[in-house]
Amino acid sequence: MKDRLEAMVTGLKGALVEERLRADNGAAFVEEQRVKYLGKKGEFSQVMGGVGKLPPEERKAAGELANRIKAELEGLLTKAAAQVDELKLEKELKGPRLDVTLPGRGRPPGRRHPVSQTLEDIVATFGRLGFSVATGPEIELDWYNFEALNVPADHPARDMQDTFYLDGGWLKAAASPVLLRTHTSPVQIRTMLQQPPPVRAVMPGRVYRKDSDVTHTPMFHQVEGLFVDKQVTFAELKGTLDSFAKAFFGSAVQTRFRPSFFPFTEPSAEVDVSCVMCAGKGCRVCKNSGWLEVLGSGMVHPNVFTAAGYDATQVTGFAFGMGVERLAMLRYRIDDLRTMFENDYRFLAQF
Ligand code: 2NL
Repeated sequence: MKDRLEAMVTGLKGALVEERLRADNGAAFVEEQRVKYLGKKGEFSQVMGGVGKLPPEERKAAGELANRIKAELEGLLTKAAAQVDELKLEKELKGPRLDVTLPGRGRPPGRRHPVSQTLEDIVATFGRLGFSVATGPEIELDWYNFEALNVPADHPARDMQDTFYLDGGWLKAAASPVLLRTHTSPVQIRTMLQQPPPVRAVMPGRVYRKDSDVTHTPMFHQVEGLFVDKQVTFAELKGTLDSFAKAFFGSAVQTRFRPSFFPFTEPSAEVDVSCVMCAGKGCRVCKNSGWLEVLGSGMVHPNVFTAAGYDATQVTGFAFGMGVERLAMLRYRIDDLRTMFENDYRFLAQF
């Protein structure tokens, strides 16, 4: 029995070599050895099972020896466990260093898309002129988008070639053809049907047209505006849009109103601002004219008031519309419309 106990010490010493303790699973290995030698069914227990069979006079010495061996095995295991910790620390100190006091990698804050910034700016500028904001659905009925706006049945804008009509499934049975709105004017019709005059509001949002080339995208953004009250005049249209142009492009710009035509306004006017790139001297952007077209406008047609439930003999008003992408391009001096829809981070990070 003495030999078997002594052999355990030799065996354990032989197992707990530095190479094994240094391994990644060193701690688990030491625990394995503890179970092998000192566990409930381990070698030590097995040997001690034989103590009872010894003659009584030998038992005392055997017990003492067993206690000494057990203490020695425990000592070896405790020392090995400590060595595992030490070796692990040594390995970490020799490994790659991490300076936790270094500043972290920068995370630039996100920002609004230039189109969103421009749209919000237009809305805020009209807000300061007393206009509230109204929104409505992008999927519209032909009636709100065209019919109520005095657009004749044979107008080219109503053509399948220009407008996205939705005609799948149950939509075929809808009372009026269903389409993606081609302007935000239907929101103005909805607003007038919902509330009595006066109205002073802008309608921002996405609009859709079957157009796709270098200067046109099938979806773009518009802000339209409507001012209705008793005796609203063309002079107020001019004053309001001139104030907007100076607030948005800078107080140095001049405005010019040219006669135009829209089915929903009469008279109608196109609004130009003096070129923001060359201050009116003439350049590539204004095609040497010194002027940029930025808005369409006019006095609301009586037929539109009638369709929207307003008494055309009692109220007058003006309306206007502008393309947000176009204004964003002028404001930020972007010369390619397509960059606005690619969402290339290097482009977006500039605004
Ligand atoms: C443009 C021109 C315009 C309107 C939009 C409008 C709406 C109602 C009644 C009368 Cl409910 N007019 N909207 C009027 C004139 C021009 O937009 O060039 N847009 C990009």
